[in-house]
Amino acid sequence: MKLELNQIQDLNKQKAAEQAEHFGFLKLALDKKGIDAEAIVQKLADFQVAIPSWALGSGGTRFGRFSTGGQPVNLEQKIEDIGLLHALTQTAGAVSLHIPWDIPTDPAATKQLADSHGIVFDAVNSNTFQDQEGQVETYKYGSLADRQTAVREQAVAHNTEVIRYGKLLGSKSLTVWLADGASFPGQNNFRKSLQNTQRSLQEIYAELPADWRMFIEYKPYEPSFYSTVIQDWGTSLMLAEGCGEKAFCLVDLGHHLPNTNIEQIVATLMMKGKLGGFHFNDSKYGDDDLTVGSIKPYQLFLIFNELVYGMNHNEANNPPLAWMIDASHNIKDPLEDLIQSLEAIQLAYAQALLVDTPALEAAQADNDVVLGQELLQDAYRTDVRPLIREARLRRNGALNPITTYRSLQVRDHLIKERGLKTVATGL
Ligand code: PSV
Ligand code: MN
Ligand code: MN
Repeated sequence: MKLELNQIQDLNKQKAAEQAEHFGFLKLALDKKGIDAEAIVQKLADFQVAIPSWALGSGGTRFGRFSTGGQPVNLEQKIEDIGLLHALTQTAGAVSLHIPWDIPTDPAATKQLADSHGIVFDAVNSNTFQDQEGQVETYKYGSLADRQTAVREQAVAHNTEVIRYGKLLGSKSLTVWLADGASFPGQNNFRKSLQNTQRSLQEIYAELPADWRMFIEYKPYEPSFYSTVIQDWGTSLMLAEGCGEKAFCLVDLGHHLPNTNIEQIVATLMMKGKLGGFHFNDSKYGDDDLTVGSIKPYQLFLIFNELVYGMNHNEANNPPLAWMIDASHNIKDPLEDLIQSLEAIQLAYAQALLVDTPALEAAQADNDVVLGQELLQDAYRTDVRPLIREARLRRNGALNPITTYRSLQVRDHLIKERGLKTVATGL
């Protein structure tokens, strides 16, 4: 299924006058504060987030999985789904593949299909946390960190293979996330695991094309419950520095112990020029992978505040970041869920763009703690939805993507096309 421009525009017309009124009002209010609403709308319109190929089907837990009808059963259908998301939101102009969950059998055709939806290929993700059919060595006890050379070699070769696919698709980065670790004390030697990981990463790094980057994702626990080799941003940074200038840290919001100050991590990594990418999601307890902004929207705003600061004061030449959603769960329609996540990201970005940084810095210089909080919360409490809608409108997206998705009965059409009981590949 493909959405036609006029289908979206017909629905937009019904709300166009209301949007013009709301946008005009906000623009005036921002103008009085010396904020250029038009410049913010342009930034929002340019901001694109990659959709992971594994988020288009209903996720699950080890307790079960409940299918949403019409789920995509292959990579082509997943790209079609991202095309729908992009047509509605104009924010989902990229896809991130997990190999081997989504192997392009005909990369040139896959690339062409993505092109036709205005979608580019963002980071490719390797997978050495599961055994695949026909694989010689097992990853049961580790992959890049494993004590056996043959296991490590197999894991390195897999990453090289992923780079090869990425090159065919036009990707420019590789994300490595490892499940390597131990579930019990005494299982592994911490030092040797870390040394093996560094060496394996260096071998993968040596295979990176000149214009590529490597992202090293950290996570404190799960599936290993006693120790994880790349457990935190410090370890990720150390490994990235041990590889070279094309290696960066990747922050996944769900990969922190409760109450970790993620915005501070973001600030530190950007200051060092070593923040490569982001996996957005939200959580209450662990790596819950819930809809972005559904639990802690203020934290998301504070993170964006640091990101915006970093983009405006790029002292260490931190390269542009790879933005990706890494959320997937088992209740909502995945497309509606992703629309909500994209909206939450845009909201936090827009709010952060409103922060009066010079005033904040003056308040900090004066130790005016109250004013500092006032300035942040003034931005956070501004209803920025008219700005986001305006950005979508100008790119021919939907004023209200969820309402449009429902009015056009997209899910019903997908069920008719693909069937009710479809099972997505991957996760
Ligand atoms: C691991 O929890 C993770 O966040 C990594 O990014 C994986 O690639 C992804 O989830 C999918 O399982
Ligand atoms: Mn992730
Ligand atoms: Mn995760």
